[in-house]
Amino acid sequence: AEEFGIQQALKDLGLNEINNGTSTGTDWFGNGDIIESYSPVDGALVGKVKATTKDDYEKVITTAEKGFKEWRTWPSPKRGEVVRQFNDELRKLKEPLGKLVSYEMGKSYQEGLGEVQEMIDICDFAVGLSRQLHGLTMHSERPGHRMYEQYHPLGVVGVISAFNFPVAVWSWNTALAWVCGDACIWKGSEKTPLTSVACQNIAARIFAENGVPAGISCLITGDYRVGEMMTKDERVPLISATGSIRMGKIVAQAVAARLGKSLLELGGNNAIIVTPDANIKNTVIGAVFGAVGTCGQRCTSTRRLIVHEDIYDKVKDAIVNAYKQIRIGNPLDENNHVGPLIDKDAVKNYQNALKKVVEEGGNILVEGGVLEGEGYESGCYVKPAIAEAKNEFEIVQQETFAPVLYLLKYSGDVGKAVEIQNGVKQGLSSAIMTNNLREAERFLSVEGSDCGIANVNIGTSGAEIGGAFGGEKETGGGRESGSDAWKVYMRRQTNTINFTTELPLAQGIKFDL
Ligand code: UN1
Repeated sequence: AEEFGIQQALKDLGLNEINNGTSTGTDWFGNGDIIESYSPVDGALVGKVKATTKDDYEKVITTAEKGFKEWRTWPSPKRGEVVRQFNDELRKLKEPLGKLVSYEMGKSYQEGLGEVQEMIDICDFAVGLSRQLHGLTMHSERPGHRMYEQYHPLGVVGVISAFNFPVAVWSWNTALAWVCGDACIWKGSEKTPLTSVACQNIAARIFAENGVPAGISCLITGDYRVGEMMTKDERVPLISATGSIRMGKIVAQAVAARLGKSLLELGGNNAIIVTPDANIKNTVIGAVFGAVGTCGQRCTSTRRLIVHEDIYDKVKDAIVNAYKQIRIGNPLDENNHVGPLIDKDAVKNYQNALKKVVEEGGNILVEGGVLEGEGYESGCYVKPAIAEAKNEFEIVQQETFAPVLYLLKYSGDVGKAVEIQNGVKQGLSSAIMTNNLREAERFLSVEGSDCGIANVNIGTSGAEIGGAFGGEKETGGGRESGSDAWKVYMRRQTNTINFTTELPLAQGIKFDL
């Protein structure tokens, strides 16, 4: 990794050999076990982080609660100004942070930079938003009355994020929550603890420089047990969780049991429909990037390609050919398209999926396999694979977080393809490739895609931050990032003000004393 400047990146990001606190000393406490982070790129130790204990957590939550009481009184454009400065720092540190993301998580350096760019974009969005936390005004049915709604800061927001987007998903939540006046406690993935510490360091430094009260950006580290302290804690009114459906069900129940709010962004089983009117060249680029980008570890990764029978062979050949061009290897080397999977468990899941699809009657078109030899010593590099399959196969119904693409055939009109596309439990992202207006509009209509994201003539992954991001069904229903997703980080209050000398009741009710 040294030829790619990892040590320098760690230094630029202020990371130490063992990381257990920030400069302010109040934003994050870690006195527990040491978590070692190994890179899937070369198997080497990236660094060590101390886990959060129960006592540490208590300190964090009380600091966050106290900080919130002050932070909520700051005018939101002033909070936006702090986010703007945080963003300036991200712009300066884009390269080392992108590099660390790539090295600790394994996605290509380009994608690591892309992820930091998403952070920059959402911060820009949040700064503008800090002057636009609008409510509505309504006309009262009573004379001399005014009605309106306003949004107030919510409190301490818990953010649980996954290894695959170790920095962007945090910022989608926190950049908005901060301008909304909330304090955030972040539990990042235990698979990417160093990137979490790097982000927390940046926030802590900028916040301290601006006199932001302690506790507005907090980090807790460790496994699900640390997350559980937060999900069960009624002092945390909102939990925003990104990860597997399995995790989401546990989090949702814990939060619901105390009637808290949860924002869930869980698994996808995303498909691209390819109709006879599709542009094949663009279809191939979209599908290949969607299936193998981030080594198939995006929640928006393309898992299924639903191709019309008339062009099935043509698309099949084009895509199989394209797979021959894919270069797999060290993701820091910009010549490579695909880096490693996150760890050996992920490799096992990938192998199981390929075994299972054959057992269920699938036909392997592009052979998978684990790469060995020079450059592949971590044991996490795999070959992107394609299998012809049927939508009803059990394995096709599941989200396998790996570069396995299922090719499915449809016949008849686009309605048939939509039926297949919707015929899974997840509902995150979807796409159609067509130049036929009627097909595109049907796909987007009420009878079309049932997903939170539905695209025409682009793939399923790579969403911009300006739109609301999330999905339906087992994807969890939450929306993060752009549009009006900010509203979940605030509490809404309806206000009716009487400026007369009388007290007329609503609904015309008479109540004379
Ligand atoms: C995720 O995988 O959790 O749409 C998020 C995309 C990215 C975000 C993915 N902007 O691919």
